[in-house]
Amino acid sequence: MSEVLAKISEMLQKGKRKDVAKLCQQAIDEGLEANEILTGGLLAGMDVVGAKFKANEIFVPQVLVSARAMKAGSEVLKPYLAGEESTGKGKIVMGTVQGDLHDIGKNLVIMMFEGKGFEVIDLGVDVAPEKFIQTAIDENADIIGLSALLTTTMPVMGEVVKAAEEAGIRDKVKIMVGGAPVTKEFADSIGADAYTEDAPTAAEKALELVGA
Ligand code: B1M
Repeated sequence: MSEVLAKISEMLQKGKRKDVAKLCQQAIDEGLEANEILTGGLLAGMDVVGAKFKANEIFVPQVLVSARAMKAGSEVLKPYLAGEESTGKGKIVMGTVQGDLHDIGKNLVIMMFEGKGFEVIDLGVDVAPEKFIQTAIDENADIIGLSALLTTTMPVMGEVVKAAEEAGIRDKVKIMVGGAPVTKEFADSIGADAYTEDAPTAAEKALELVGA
């Protein structure tokens, strides 16, 4: 692995926000692809953080500072990851479901959607099913995008699908789901239109769903 990527991963694990941002810029200047920096540096570091968190070697405050470092790094990469396609591909209402405060993956997915020319309404985290549905109606959205990182909050995705049916908009809006514990089988079981494993694939799938 390149030295700068290893350093990004290390600094992210230590929660050194400014160093991570600086190193991401350095990696871009050295000619590395933004996607490679994201995967080999930022996400690689976050994987280690996740494993240590699971093993009770580190705790919420440390994870939070790493999450902030991740955000600082992705901000640097944002213009390089996104932005090549024309706008006007459609409207997406996106958020992390009720009870869930994880937003790093959601923010990456939004970056990719915007890069493919979608207008995204970001509802943030801990979003109730009714809020997704009301916003989709008000904004005449093409897609509702749901993110969940906890096994305990995944079922809320099913509630959103049901709420869309009850509101009579299910045939007008596609529902996409994702997040580390979510699977294709789960997505099928709740009647979602699409599951994708990562952010770039989510953006490709969204284009497909709107027929662009
Ligand atoms: Co949390 N946490 N956390 N956490 N946290 C996990 C998810 C956990 C797996 C850690 C572990 O035990 N190994 C575990 C869940 C276990 C489970 O559910 N079975 C866990 C837990 C238990 C908790 C708390 C309950 C801990 C506590 O308080 N005791 C608590 C819950 C708070 C709450 O939400 N109510 C909690 C809190 C936190 C922090 C606040 C400290 C912080 C979040 C900060 C933030 O997001 N701003 C945090 C973090 C950072 C993590 C880990 C370490 C990393 C998550 C992450 O950002 N990954 C995580 C461990 C892990 O996942 N390995 C963990 C990087 C991110 C880019 O990946 O979000 O998966 P991800 O997104 C990917 C894909 O999934 C996909 O694209 C993205 C990029 O390609 N994707 C989509 C995501 N959404 C999509 C939507 C799509 C398509 C694709 O279509 C619409």
